[in-house]
Amino acid sequence: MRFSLASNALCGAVAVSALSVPRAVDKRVTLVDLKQFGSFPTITPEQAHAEAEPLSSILGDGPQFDKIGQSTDSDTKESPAAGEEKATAAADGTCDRNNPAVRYEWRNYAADDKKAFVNAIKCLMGKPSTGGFQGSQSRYEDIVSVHQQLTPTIHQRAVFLPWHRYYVSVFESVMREECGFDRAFPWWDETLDSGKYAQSELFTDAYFGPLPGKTSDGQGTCITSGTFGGLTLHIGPGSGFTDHCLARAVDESLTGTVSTQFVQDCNSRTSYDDMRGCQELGPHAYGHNGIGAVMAEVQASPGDPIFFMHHLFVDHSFRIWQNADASRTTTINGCADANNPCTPITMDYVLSSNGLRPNTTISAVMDTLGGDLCYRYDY
Ligand SMILES: *[C@@H]1O[C@H](CO)[C@@H](O)[C@H](O)[C@H]1NC(C)=O
Ligand SMILES: [Cu+2]
Repeated sequence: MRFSLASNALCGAVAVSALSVPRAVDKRVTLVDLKQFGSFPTITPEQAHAEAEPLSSILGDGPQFDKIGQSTDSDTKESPAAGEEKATAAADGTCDRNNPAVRYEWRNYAADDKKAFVNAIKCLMGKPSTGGFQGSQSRYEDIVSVHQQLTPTIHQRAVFLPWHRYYVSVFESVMREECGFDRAFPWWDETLDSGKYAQSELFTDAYFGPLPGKTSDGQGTCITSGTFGGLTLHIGPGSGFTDHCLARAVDESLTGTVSTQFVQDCNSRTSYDDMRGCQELGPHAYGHNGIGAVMAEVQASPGDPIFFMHHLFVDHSFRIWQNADASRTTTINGCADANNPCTPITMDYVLSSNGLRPNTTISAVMDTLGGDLCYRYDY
């Protein structure tokens, strides 16, 4: 068992302190080697800043779709009560742009909805796999499997942002249709927790469970408390299938780079694919690597449910970039494959979730207020 050495060493330490504090006996800490997880490739914030384009390109004069209705919505701390919320997908292909579903930043999301949200994820973990997803032992892991299997075609190329937008909406659809989740969706403004992710309310036992620090000798910690405490993951690490715990290992020097400045430096790029590369290797990669362990691995990172809060943040940044110019919801550029020279991507490029939900195209997800989608962010 790969964790046994570290685990024994730590149990010894716990036993000593238990002499004076008997209740600590119950708190077993298991450490894991972080090497098995690898990490996401990065650029530095300095690189992103040096190559940033003038501010005028961010503040384009195109339609500010996400501002519609904001004066009323942003004033309230209450997200809509159960039943009032519209599903994200516009089933009939139409979206009332003045009345879409709203994704609320965690701080603006009702406490009751927060509980319902993590419980719906837990519900997916308790449902059986529908079969056909390699290594999966639950409905939740069906979703993890899709990301693991598609990893080579969805990262470090133009489709990264539209595919992950689609993937989050597939996750949302499965939560709603298979676990009865009927609330508004949240998102996480990571820039507000820059350098102190571990202090975020998300990482408490009531929600996603704690975010332990990377140990001084570079190990991660299995999460044993909270909604997802004691979870066994069957997909990953990497492209393999070895039972392992849900581990985290925060490095706040990495989360500290996930700032408004870094996001804006990336969003200053007028070319879609320049912006995409900067976001992917920038704030997106630092959020993954900063939370660490399961989240730091490219293939099976959705095994940590905080993955979806992170990708809601990445999607928010993408939407804010799109808001600056209407053409950013109708055009795309960059490579569809890794060939040299590559095949240019087009709006007809097919997005697949390996059958979790129907295939779609990039053009159907580029506007969050049309095509397959009907949502905006609360700010
Ligand atoms: C969905 O797209 C994938 C990738 O292009 C393709 O392999 C698969 O056959 C498609 N599935 C359906 C049902 O069209
Ligand atoms: Cu990914």
